[in-house]
Amino acid sequence: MACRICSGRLHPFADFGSQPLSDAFAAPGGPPEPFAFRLAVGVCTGCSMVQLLEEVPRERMFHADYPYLSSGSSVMRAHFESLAGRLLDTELTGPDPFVVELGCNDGAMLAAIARAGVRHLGVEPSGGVADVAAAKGVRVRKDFFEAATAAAILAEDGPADVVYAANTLCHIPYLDSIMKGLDALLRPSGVFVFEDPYLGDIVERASFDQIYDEHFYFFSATTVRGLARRHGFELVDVERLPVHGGEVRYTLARRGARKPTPAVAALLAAEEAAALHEPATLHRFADRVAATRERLVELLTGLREQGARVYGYGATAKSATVLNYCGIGPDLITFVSDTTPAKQGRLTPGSRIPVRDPGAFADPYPDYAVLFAWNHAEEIMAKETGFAAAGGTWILYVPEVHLVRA
Ligand code: JHZ
Ligand code: SAH
Ligand code: ZN
Repeated sequence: MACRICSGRLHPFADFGSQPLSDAFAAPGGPPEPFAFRLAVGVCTGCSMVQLLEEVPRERMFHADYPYLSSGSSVMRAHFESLAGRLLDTELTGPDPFVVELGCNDGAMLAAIARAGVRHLGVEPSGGVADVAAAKGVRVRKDFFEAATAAAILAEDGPADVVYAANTLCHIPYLDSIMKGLDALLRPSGVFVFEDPYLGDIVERASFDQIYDEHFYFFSATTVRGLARRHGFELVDVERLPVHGGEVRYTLARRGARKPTPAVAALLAAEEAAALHEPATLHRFADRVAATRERLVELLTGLREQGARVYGYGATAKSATVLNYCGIGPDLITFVSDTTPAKQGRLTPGSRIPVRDPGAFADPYPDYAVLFAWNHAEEIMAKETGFAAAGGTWILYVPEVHLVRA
């Protein structure tokens, strides 16, 4: 398997074995999920990009029944509304500006742009979530973004001032086509702003559950700068974000169009100092992950022996990696509570643990709850006051297995 950016050799450093699709929640009573792939990750010996070794066809992941809804967290809703406000104030100030969002999902960001009356387009291949966005007044094109899509948008709407993508670019193996599309679609002064889980945070926190089918790339300032340069762009800003367990928001402009902020040089230097892309660093990460698996299985097995009641909280895509890599099933976790209608009444992929609505979580409360949505810990712990009152305990596995009294 060669690097999807530069065709260089990949150095594998972590292998999670055979995995199902992370967002394929099957109905109970049916056969096991037919699709499995090998989830393993490597670093490119040429351009340092960290990426999956095997690629899942995009139509298997992103389709009419794709269940994830961006607006399922109030913190994320506020995050996207605040970003929309910032784009309106700083980048969309010219006459009749035009903004495009890749992977707009249920319109968490673009609904605010639509309310402001600014020309926009969401490109979203998952039809169900695209319909939710459209119902909020968002203009959506049900399509995968790539070079051909960019040409079609340009012909219809003219050039874009901003293209934005949250938790979407890292899902797209074919970045060569994406960058060509951006080059065609963006105005000479236009910018591409995108945010994704940050390799530096993943390595530091050993948050191995960020690794699953949909997350093909694990970006850093170093590798994004390299990617931008290959296509005539420049990395002109980086901003660390607390959401989803630690992300970076990158801004790309055409080469020479904008002066890079000091934050870019600072993050590049920090990555160099941390030897972030060195095989030795990445192998240490893999060792920590193996230790986490051992401790988590030991803890849950011990709790089962004591007869404790253990539920899961948040049927996240991330949890597919945890559950299948650790071999955790309904014998260790009775069910997983989740607010997403399309996940409720279904089974977690591969591990086949029932997913139930949050009403079940309180009826009765468990003794322990594994917080699979650990990236939303603050929001969830603040609202689960009943679990606290019942004397419950949270189980977290990032940065290592630990207990938190609710
Ligand atoms: P959450 C998905 O990952 C998939 P996931 C994708 N690949 C990606 O990159 C990120 O999103 C952006 C539920 N929940 O955000 C809702 C509660 O039940 O961690 C969700 O199912 N109660 C596109 O799935 C899940 O937890 C709550 O109070 O790992 C959270 O999923 C809250 C706040 C959430 O993303
Ligand atoms: N931006 C939202 C949604 C992230 S989910 C958020 O941050 O919460 C990732 C989304 O990317 C999915 O809705 C998926 O359908 C979409 N997607 C996947 N490949 C894409 C592509 N090539 N072009 C545009 N969207 C894509
Ligand atoms: Zn490479």
